[in-house]
Amino acid sequence: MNNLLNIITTIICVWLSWSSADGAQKRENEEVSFHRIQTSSLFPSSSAPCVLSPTASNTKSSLRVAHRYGPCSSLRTSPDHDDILRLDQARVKSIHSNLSKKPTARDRISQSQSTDLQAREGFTLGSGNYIVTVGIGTPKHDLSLVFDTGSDLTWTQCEPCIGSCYTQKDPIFNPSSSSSYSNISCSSPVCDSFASQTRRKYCSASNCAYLIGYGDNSSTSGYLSKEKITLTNTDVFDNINFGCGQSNSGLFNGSAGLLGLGRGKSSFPSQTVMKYNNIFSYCLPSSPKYTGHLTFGTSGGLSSSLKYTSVSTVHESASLYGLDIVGISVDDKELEIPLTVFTTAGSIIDSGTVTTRLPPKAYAALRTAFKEKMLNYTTTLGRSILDTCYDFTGLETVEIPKVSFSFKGGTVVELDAIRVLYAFKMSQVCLAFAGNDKDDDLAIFGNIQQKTMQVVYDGPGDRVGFAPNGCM
Ligand SMILES: *[C@@H]1O[C@H](CO)[C@@H](O)[C@H](O)[C@H]1NC(C)=O
Ligand SMILES: *[C@@H]1O[C@H](CO)[C@@H](O)[C@H](O)[C@H]1NC(C)=O
Ligand SMILES: *[C@@H]1O[C@H](CO)[C@@H](O)[C@H](O)[C@H]1NC(C)=O
Ligand SMILES: *[C@@H]1O[C@H](CO)[C@@H](O)[C@H](O)[C@H]1NC(C)=O
Ligand SMILES: CC(=O)N[C@H]1CO[C@H](CO)[C@@H](O)[C@@H]1O
Repeated sequence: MNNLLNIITTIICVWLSWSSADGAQKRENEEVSFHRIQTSSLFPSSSAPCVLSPTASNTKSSLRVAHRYGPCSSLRTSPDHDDILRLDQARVKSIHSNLSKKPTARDRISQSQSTDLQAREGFTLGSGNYIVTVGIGTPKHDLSLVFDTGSDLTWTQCEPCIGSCYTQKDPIFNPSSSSSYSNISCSSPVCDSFASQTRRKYCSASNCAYLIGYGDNSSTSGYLSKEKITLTNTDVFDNINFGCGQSNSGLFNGSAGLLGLGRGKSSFPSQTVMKYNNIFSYCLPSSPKYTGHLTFGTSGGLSSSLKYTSVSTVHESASLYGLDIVGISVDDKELEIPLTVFTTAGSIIDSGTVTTRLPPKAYAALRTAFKEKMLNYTTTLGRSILDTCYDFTGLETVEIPKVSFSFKGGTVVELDAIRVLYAFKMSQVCLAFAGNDKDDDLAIFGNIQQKTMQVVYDGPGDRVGFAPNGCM
């Protein structure tokens, strides 16, 4: 009986996905490589209520992920595309200017003890666009944190905000009302270890301190401390090192701080290795009206269709996840891009960068091939960092070429229309990729292109995996 039900359900699902207007279409006896989509599907109604993903509640170690500006976010700041892309460019600039070159000898020796809180870049990153809620302290205090694979230290704004705190949605965490809070002493090995990662030691009187200046003008500084972190009822961690931010400013607007998911020693996955084995995965929803999930460990079940590519260190950055893009196809035709174009630049995957950045020659090849397939549509002005845009006014459906990325190891990630386009309005829908300024600027596989996939970060395997259909 159950089997029969399963079969019927499968048949219905298959039929539904065939008859759906979204996704790749197959005509009879003819492989079609483009995607035909309803233009209205590019514009989720901004008044749509939030639809909660069921995935997160199924497993113990899973958090719901909300787009910061959408109906599923408690922050509810209104989206402004130009701001989002401007901040995105600032984040990318800081990644490029801080990482495209090897650290200088001067950087290496500047490990002297210092109480001077002049900004000096530590880890890169920016403000990010996806948030999760985690509990901190005893009793537990819930915080909306931006999560970021581009940085390591988890931090939140802390009372009494000796310098300054920006406005956040949740009440600001007060360490003096938490029984599980403790300061880290300036002389403790934890402080030295943190200092060696950031190449600079800060102390405030006898307390270990930290300062992180982000490239997009955001910064946080305060005490390096220990606290109890509660992900879910069953997943509670004592003595997690975190930044108790006493002076914070910038673009974290509304969020209480950041959950650091980088590769470095002070990141949350590294600190919880005993329980989760340094493995986590996420799925970023197709639209802000859905939630996705951030899941630690493997108890949530990993997709059986995962395909992995190896992760490496780029430009000596301990935090970033370096991977190798080796090719790009448009409508199943591989673009002629010499491999050296990608190897000269190097690539990373980043949860916080919005649109994928490519070496200038790779982007030019992609743009040319895309335009050739889009000849039937009216072009329009570019906007912000996006230069290849179309006016779809009056069209109910459009046919968008399929774009695929190949990674080292033979892993191919196929992108459907929502991961290829950035829709400002019906009269301005753009190719959601941008070219870097310089040949040796890092390529970045950004979060638009990661939507709806299960993306697995497997620390012990030094690899990142992708599987389709991870969430709505
Ligand atoms: C920050 O939030 C406030 C209030 O929600 C909003 O008016 C402002 O535009 C936001 N700033 C940024 C940079 O998002
Ligand atoms: C942590 O250090 C701050 C600043 O010196 C101090 O005010 C606070 O009482 C300390 N907290 C604990 C729990 O020791
Ligand atoms: C950062 O601050 C400088 C000086 O105030 C300003 O010129 C620049 O536009 C800011 N950058 C961003 C991304 O807001
Ligand atoms: C443009 O439309 C015509 C007529 O529908 C079709 O035959 C042609 O293949 C289209 N061209 C492209 C580049 O899609
Ligand atoms: C050390 C270093 O190169 N820092 C740079 C990081 O990026 C920001 C933003 O582009 C620059 O202002 C810093 O100089």
